[in-house]
Amino acid sequence: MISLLDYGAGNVRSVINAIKSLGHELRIITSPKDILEAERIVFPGVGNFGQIMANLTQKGYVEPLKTYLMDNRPFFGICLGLQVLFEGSEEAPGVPGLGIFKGMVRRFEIDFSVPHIGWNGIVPHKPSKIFADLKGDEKFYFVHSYYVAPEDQFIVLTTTDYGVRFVSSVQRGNIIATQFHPEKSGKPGLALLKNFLDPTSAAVQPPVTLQHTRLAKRIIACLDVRTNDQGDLVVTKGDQYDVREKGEVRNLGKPVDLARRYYEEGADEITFLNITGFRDFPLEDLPMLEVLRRTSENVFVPLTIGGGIRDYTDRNGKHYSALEVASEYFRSGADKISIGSDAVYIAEKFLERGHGDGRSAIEEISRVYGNQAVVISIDPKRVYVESPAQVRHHVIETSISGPKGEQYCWYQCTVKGGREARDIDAVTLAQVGEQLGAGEILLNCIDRDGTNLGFDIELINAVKGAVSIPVIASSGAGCAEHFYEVFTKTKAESALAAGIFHRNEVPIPSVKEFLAGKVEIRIA
Ligand code: 1PR
Repeated sequence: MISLLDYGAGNVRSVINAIKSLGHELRIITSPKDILEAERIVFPGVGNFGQIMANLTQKGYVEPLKTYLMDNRPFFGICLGLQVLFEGSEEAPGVPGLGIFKGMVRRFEIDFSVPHIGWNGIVPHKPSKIFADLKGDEKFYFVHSYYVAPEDQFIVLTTTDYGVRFVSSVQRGNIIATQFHPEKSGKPGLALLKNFLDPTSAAVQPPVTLQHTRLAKRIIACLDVRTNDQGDLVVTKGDQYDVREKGEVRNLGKPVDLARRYYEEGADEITFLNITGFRDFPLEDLPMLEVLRRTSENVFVPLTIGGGIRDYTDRNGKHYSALEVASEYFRSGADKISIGSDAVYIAEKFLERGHGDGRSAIEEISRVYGNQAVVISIDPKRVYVESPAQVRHHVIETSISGPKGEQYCWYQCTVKGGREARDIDAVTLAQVGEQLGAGEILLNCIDRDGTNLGFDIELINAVKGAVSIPVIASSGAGCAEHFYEVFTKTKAESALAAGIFHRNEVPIPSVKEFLAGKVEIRIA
């Protein structure tokens, strides 16, 4: 029997689903005694070092865990479940970790985007049972801003390169812990978990040993979801955000089925956008939660959900905070939430005040679930101007001149699915979002959405150059070459598309085949 240590935060559902998909029974640890009696513990940690240690202490888990680990009983830690094994972390100075291993957890100080988000490789340093059936060149899904720096080099199981060579997993006897998420790493991730759970598998060295590892550019499939006029939840797709054709909401398929298809085809991540979330009551919008729950049962890559993440009061007068809405999405299987309209309002207030107030959705959700779990979705459109001095926004010189021959433009943010334009530009919104704690930017473009004309390279460069968090380029993909263009002409870490995938015009495998050998990608 496998025991899962759930300390009450984040997406443990994916780990549960992954273990169940491997045919194992599982029980959740609910008391200190359960830890001492466990045969095999899996500990998925998300959020923040200080918070996780506070939760473990408050539940009385610290001492039993130390006893369990010192007895060298089978343990698999994931992400923060690795970091807490060390003495402390720069993320929470003064907070002691479990101290099973000597060394500290350090923040990345590198020229690359932080968090380190995406699929990267591993270099094995010694044989392990978890490598059985792996080739050695597989990529695994990482999402973190801190990494462990063990004093004892004998515990190093794998390293990974990202601006610096860091320790991506450790093993001492029966204690194994990985910085990456096997439950989000598709088939190789499941294989690795299976090897840990199988008491008979023997230690092996994978046949291939990479010299260096490289982060892959991610290809993301996006599913815009809403209820159509018949009341069915459908995947739809707009042309410059207009999802109706001859008065009817376009229906391109069922969300759970399409997500499953994209996972099988090799999507590196899947994003659901509840496009009418701004006017719905998110926690009453149960179909969306159900979509997440069902998708996470057999889709083992990261899932992002956006739409309606904000404070709201339901029709009975009950108030819900954005954090509560987000928590429900995390519990249902989301790894990241994406905030659209509310991020614009938050940024406007920030600019008025000159600082955050600590209570916005971005700040609260990132505090509890970590920066990497908060994406800001921006829906901008071009506004042409005669000269940069004409407006007090970030203006760029553009190669695509305006209707009156204008050579300059700025990117105006919108809310409510592009219905209302606000007096704030995309660069400013991205910068404020980063400052408040967002870990990634989903950069849409209303002018390009559904046009198949290619990504707006100028927009992506303007935003990417202004922030140090990863940027997802979105809107306009019409062929595989457009992905090559966005990855070679901008520093975007990932590219998202919808229409060409839904209509099967350019399937994900064709995009990856085209990019293979030219751009670092993950071959599923
Ligand atoms: O404002 O927090 O409730 O979030 C609403 C979310 O829904 C936002 O992320 C917003 O981008 C999205 N949204 C709202 N209305 C629409 C619409 O289309 N009418 N979809 C909409 C935006 C943009 C994409 C699309 C790409 C790629 N969809 O992400 O998938 O443009 O499309 P393409 O490859 O076909 O060109 P809140």
